[in-house]
Amino acid sequence: MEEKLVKAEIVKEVESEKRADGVEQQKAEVVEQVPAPGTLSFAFLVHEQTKATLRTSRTLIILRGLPGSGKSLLARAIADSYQGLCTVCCADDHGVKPESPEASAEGYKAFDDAVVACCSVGTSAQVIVVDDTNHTHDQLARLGEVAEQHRLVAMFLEPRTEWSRDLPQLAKKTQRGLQEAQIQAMKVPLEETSLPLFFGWFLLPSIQDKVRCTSLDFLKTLDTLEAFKKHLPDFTVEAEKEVDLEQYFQANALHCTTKFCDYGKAEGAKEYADKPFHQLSRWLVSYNPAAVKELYGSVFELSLSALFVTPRTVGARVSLSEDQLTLWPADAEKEVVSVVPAATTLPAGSRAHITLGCAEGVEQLQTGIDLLEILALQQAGQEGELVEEMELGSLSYYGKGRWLLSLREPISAQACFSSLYGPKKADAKKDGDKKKKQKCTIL
Ligand code: 2AM
Repeated sequence: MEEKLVKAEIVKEVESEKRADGVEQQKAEVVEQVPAPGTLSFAFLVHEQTKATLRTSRTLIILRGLPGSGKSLLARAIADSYQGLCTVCCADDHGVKPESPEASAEGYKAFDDAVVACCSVGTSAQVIVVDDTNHTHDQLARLGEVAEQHRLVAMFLEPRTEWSRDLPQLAKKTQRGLQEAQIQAMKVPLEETSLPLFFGWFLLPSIQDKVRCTSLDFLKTLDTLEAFKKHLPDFTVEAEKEVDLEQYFQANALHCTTKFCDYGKAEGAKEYADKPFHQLSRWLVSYNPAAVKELYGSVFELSLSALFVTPRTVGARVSLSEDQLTLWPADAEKEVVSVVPAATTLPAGSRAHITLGCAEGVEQLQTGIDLLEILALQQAGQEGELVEEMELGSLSYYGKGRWLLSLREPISAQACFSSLYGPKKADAKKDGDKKKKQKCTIL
């Protein structure tokens, strides 16, 4: 609809230019501005519920793509759609030349400062658009870090123009006067980072706070229960010592992973990203049936139905709706069958969870395994020992330090379907060491 309006204006302009001199040249310039069909079909531009939510939440839209691929046109379309609520930070305005990064060090520094200033609390912008090539892993990881530090949900987007990776066309379209070889040099790292570390639903900041408070309340209460004290040796070898659960678990940003891709190295990553739709969503534009691509950037309402604690992890169980299962990888449960043999017999979506904390030295991946183990026991008819009816729901014990609180009222959590680029492995290790030295807290 919006796309059609833009088109109509452009056509009028072209017709009026026909009466003037130099028709051909001006016509070409005007046509350049027409968004090609389908190029603006992003969820956050067409999906009404998503648009309404993003107007009241803070989002960092990170554009990426080769020079001439249509980033600036997309940035303009976003600014039009979120008028008065959007700031576009454009690398060009800071003297950045992506084809010569060494010569652009100062420009990149100034640009980074500008992006950070835009993301800082106190600015009115709800939607901040970063208009740069962002073709390297370092750039993506840095912007993901800025988003996390400033409590923004990040999205990473490439223009959907047909020529977005077509070197001869890009060389013609870009205003930078670049050779194909220069664009090719950027295309290599861009393609290497086509797939993220993982896809998932990222909780909006306000709901993150609510989930954190609820899980903290739960841990505080659990810590004081006689039944928990009785099973303390599950959590510590020094049976005499008390365990402060709030200190025991390490924190992380709240999300529900759908597919761990490891930048394309994980099995099935590419197939997942291209996974076709099985059911038509109400607002789906039918020409492109890839679910991940179509739903990327849209807001969902997740239902958190239980909280669980084990000596290794604390998490929230996510009960996925049929629509949400469209984004669930077919092999998510099977992937961990070597550790939880019953995983193959559990329904799709059983592993869906949010990691709320991990004990020191435990990988986040463990949370889903811990949840599947509890569900496998339930499936085998071991309902767990009902320990207490708490205000939040029923608390059951499943042995070996495994506790499950079935929430009386599931928590409804708004979450954006997006992706994340983490620091490179060497940098991640450094960050991990830094975190270990800090006081260990949950959330
Ligand atoms: P989580 O979903 O249980 O929190 C980055 O490591 C993210 O991907 C984490 O959130 C992690 O766990 C999730 N993840 C899922 N499968 C993974 C795997 N095979 N290896 C590492 N992390 C994985």
